[in-house]
Amino acid sequence: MKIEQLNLYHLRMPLRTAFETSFGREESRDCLLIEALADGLVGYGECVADRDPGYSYETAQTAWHILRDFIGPAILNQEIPTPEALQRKMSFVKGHQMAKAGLEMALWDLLGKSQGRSLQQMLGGQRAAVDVGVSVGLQESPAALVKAVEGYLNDGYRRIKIKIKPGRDTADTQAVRAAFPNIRLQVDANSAYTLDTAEALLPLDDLDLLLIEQPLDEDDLWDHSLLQKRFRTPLCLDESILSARHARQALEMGSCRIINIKAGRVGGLSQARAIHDLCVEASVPVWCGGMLETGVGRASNLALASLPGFILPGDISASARYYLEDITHEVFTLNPDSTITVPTGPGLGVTLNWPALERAAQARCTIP
Ligand code: OSB
Ligand code: MG
Repeated sequence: MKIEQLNLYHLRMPLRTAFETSFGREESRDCLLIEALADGLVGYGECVADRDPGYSYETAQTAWHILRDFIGPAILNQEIPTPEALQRKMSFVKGHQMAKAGLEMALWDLLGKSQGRSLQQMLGGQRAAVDVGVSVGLQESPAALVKAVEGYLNDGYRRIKIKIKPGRDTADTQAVRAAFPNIRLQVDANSAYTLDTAEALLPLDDLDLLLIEQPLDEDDLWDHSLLQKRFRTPLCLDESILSARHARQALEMGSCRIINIKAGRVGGLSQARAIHDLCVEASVPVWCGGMLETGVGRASNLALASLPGFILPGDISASARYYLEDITHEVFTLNPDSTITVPTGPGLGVTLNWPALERAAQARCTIP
C-alpha cells in the first residue's frame, strides 16, 4: 500500500462539561484528524495530542509539525505493507509517539478497508462488546464530586475513576467511597506527587480501590517501584509507559502491577498490542485508557480493548459523555451492562460527519 496524500485537520471540540485534572482544566479538546489517501481508499486516524503540553510534551502543534515536515515527506509514495513497516520508516524521528500513532491508525483503517476486515479482526480482538467505565474530573468539592459520580452511576457506568491532586485526594475519595461502598473505584493523579508528598495518599490503601494511577512523574519508574512497596493497592502506570520496553522495565522493577494502555501514548496500535502481549505473558492486568477521543479514536480504543488481556474496564465512555456533536456519524452508547459494542465495519468502522468536522476544524494542510 502506497499513501499518496495526507491531509491534516486541527480540530477543536467543545466538551459538554469542562474536564479538570491535576494538570489543568479544559473546556474543549484539541486533536488532529489525519486523512490518508491510497489506492482510491481513504483512511482516518486521530492524533490525541492536546492543545497544551500538560499530559505529555506533545501538543497538536508539535504533532502537526512532525507529521507535515518530517514523517509525511518520508513515507509518501512508498510501499508500506504493514503497520510495523510504517514504524520502521518513522523510526528516524525520536519520540513523538502521538504523532506516529495517529498516522499508524490511518494506515490500519486503510489496510482494513482494502482487505474488508475490521480493526478488531486485524488486531485479534475477540469480545463483541467491552467493559467500560467513566473518568470523572476534579469537582468543586467532595459533595459536588459525589453528585457527579451519582449521575454517571445512574447513566449505567459500573466503574468510576476520579481525578485527584494534592489537597484534593483522600477526602474526595473517602466521600465517594462512603456514598457508594460497593462500586468499582479507582483514582488517577496524573503525576502530581513526589515520593515524599505521596505519603498523603496512604489512607487510600483502606478504600478498596482497584488501582492508583500514575502518582509520580512520568520519568520516575524507580520511585514508583519504591512507592509500590508502601501500598497494598496496585499502582497503575499511564504517562510512564511510552513503549513496550518501558512496560517490561516497569514490571521487572515492580513500579506497577497494572498498566493503562493508550495507543496514542505508546506510538500506535502495534506497540499497544505488543504491550498487551507482554502483560498477558506476565499475568499483569491491562485496561484501555482514554484521551477524550472523538468517534474516530473511540472506535480504535474499542477494537484494542477487545483483546483478551484487557480484563479491567476501559476509560471509554459513550459519545454523549464527551461531545454535543461528534465528528463521526456513528454514536457510541452505553449498553445496560456497562459495555460498549465494538464496531465491525471494515477498518475503524466509522464514517465522518463532514459538516461537524468543518465546524471543529481550526486549520488544515495537505502533504505534499
Ligand atoms: O490520565 O487518563 C488520563 C484524559 C486526557 C488526558 C489524560 C487522561 C484522561 C482521562 C479521560 O482520564 C479518559 C477518557 O474518558 O477519555
Ligand atoms: Mg491517566
